[in-house]
Amino acid sequence: MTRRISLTQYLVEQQRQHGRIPAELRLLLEVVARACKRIAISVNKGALGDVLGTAGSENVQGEVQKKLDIIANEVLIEANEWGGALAGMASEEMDGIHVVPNRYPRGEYLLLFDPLDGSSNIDVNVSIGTIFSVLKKPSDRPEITVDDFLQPGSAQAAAGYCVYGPQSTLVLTVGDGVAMFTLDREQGSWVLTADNVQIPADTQEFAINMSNMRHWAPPVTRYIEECLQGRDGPRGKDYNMRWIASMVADVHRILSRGGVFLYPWDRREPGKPGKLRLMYEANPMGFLIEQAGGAATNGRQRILDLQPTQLHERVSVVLGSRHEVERVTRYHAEADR
Ligand code: AHM
Ligand code: MG
Repeated sequence: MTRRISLTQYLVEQQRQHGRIPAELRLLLEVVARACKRIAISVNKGALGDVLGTAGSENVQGEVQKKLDIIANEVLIEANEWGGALAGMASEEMDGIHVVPNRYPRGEYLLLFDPLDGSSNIDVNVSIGTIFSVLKKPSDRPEITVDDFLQPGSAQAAAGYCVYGPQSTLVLTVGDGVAMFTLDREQGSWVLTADNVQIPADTQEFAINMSNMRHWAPPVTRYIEECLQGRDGPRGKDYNMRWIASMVADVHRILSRGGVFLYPWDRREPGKPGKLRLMYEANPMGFLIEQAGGAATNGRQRILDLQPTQLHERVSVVLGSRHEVERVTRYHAEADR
């Protein structure tokens, strides 16, 4: 029988071999994984668990909240606030930061998450997910403020996501490659199913919401038009397109077989850098993608180098197979000159 490696065992062995996962970080990652398991159970119940539909409220960004957005947010807060590893949390679904209450010990880490990514897919039974990012508290002060969270993605101690699809899969990096764990529902445990995940540098698959094409900036239009010309155009090969409208599911496909994902700036709201959130979506996904040999930029700069100025900051995102991301980034540089 092949040896099954659980998440706990993987984290312990990683610490022994590479010393990258101190006990407090391991505890934190295990608690996040446990919370994702609970969210997976709610997602699977669907209409039977009364978890579908809207909650009748809006988040700080003016988006209508779904019941599952709120359930997933509460599960993550409740699971994580008492363990002693965290000083505070920030979420796409909360206006401000959540400081660990005084009744619990405060640890040295900060957790940021998009509790339920791909909300528009909840009610139609298409893959959705949870995205998370772990930072270290920058100072020894017991109090924390929003400023403590405003660190560039390159400072992340760990990042990951869980995709709730035909299988529930947890994907994780602590800065030493990317590992995937599949939820064994009978045993209730996360089992290692892929390690040292690598994205091919070249691809013939792109992901973008084509309905926004008329609003894009010229470098993005140029790139996609060239892909659409297929083997008759400058790229000399045919491209395939996928758009799931759940970043977790699109990124999971890219980590599994390569591809490029774009959610660019567009003219509909020129003052907004993009739709996706830097701290809860672009940074953790950028970290994972780079750890798998891919690249992630905002069209001009590496995502992980961006200095955030606000918790809910938005950003343009181009990520995936390295050569394609480099090309899109080059097209922006050429347009700027
Ligand atoms: P959400 O966090 O509110 O679900 O929004 C983020 C999602 C991403 O998962 C996905 O890539 C994108 O929004 C889809 O947007 P659109 O519906 O404009 O295609
Ligand atoms: Mg999201």
